[in-house]
Amino acid sequence: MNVYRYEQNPLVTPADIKPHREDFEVIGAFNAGVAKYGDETIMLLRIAERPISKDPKIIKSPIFNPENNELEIIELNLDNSTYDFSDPRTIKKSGEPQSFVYLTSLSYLRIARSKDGHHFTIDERPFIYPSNNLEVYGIEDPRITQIDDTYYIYFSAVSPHGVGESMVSTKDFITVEHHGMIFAPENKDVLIFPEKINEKYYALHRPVPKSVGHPEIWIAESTNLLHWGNHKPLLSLRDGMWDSGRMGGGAVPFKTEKGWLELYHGATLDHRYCMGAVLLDLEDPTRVIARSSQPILEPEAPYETEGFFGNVVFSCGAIVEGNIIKMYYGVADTSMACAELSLEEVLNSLVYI
Ligand code: MAN
Repeated sequence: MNVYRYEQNPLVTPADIKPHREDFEVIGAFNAGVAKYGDETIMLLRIAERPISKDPKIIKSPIFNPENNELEIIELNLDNSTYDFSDPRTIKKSGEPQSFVYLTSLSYLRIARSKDGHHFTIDERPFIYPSNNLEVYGIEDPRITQIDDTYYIYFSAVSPHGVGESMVSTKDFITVEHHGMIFAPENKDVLIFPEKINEKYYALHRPVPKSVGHPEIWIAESTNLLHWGNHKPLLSLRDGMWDSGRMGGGAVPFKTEKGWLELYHGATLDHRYCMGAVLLDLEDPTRVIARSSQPILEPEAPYETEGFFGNVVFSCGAIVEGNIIKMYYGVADTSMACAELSLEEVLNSLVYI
């Protein structure tokens, strides 16, 4: 696969972002949703910030309080053996690797704008910030689906109730209407198709079954974008392959002559995240036509292999112009990058089922 990584990569890094509070530092500007708005390319960045800790033994975890709209800061000592601090992203209960008590940062969404898709200017203030009891640990990994003149923005809403997917909408990237949670916990990586197919809206989603089952991609349908049903498993993990550990939708699916193309992420059990593609039937997107046996993009450049959480390429949005896919993607849970791929080459690389 010929992959053209932009010379300007990484396009946006934490150093480019002013923290939203003086006592905080930005540690991530990544996993951005992408949209075209007028003559601009918009990246809706996931900004991860944490309170500055002067004592290297103290970890400070920020939590949004919906009662007074302020942040509370929990302080934990690294010597406290009740907690497991080995994953830089989360604080868990010792001996309970599946537990998740706090996050080490709070994420919210901020807009970056560009006329050429390479150079971005970042808004001064947050655009979408936690606002209710389902978002107290933050909001993450947005995707943007444009339907007519409305942009539907949906993201992981993280709280002690779990990680679910909530949706807001905007027409101007200034004012926002909140529509509540559309997929209950645990669910992430929702991707709403940009048009109705045979009178129905479709969405990919990624539940995480607990007693039996795996984190795999499902598809659901809706008549109003808010209430989703007729859920069906769509894509399974594959032993021994790049998508053997977990997977989820990536960019908003787009139409090609051969079918809907979805760029999705897959990871191994040791958390190496790659991007691949799956082709779905144009008339019936619950039918898988073809799928990548090899990744179309894997972590290779230093900014992809090293960072807050290395070996991660994670796309939440692409812009397709003719035969060119401009895939924007988060790198190492730290920064944003973009790579161009040939649509024809991606389609030809898929293995038909
Ligand atoms: C995982 C990672 C983190 C994220 C949490 C909560 O640990 O995807 O980046 O903050 O889940 O969503």
